[in-house]
Amino acid sequence: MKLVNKVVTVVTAIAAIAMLASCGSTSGASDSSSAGASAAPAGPAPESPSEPPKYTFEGSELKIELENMYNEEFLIFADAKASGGYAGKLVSEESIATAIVTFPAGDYVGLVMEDAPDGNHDAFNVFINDTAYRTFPSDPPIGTYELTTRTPMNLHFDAETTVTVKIQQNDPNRPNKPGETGMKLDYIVFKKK
Ligand SMILES: [Ca+2]
Repeated sequence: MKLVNKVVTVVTAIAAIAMLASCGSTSGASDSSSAGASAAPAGPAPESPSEPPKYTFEGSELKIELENMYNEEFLIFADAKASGGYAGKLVSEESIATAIVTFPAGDYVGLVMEDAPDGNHDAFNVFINDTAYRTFPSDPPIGTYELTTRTPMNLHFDAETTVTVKIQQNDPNRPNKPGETGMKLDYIVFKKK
């Protein structure tokens, strides 16, 4: 009987240790994730570069952070959920974000990582030179960052081509299809098809 009690005690002790260990590892995981978040850039939001930054597409994809694009009237803010620790909120029809990208000949798809508050604050335009791509996320938006896979920009270049990529609310040529405001944009990504 005493031996059984001892075994039960030992088993209980092992269970307690296992529980502590699992608690420890859980809090360890959350510690490391919060450490990851705090490792994101802290302090004031990055200022817009003085002119559109230039990128060259290499490898299988090119990711351009919204906060690193030349931007006006975008509210750049720290966001632990966003790539690079920052995103930009499109606040008005004056909001623009631009970059210059050189693509080798080939086929590409372009997507934006977007967090839209609701279906009335989610649509905007991406211009590749003069061609506008009306862009929006799920309908209704899922409530956090998602790629705009419903509205992929399909690009084809016969030869190496340098284009201006410009994000803004409206396409002046489609006044009946206005863009909206209030959504957070994290980055734009181009992938080789
Ligand atoms: Ca970002």
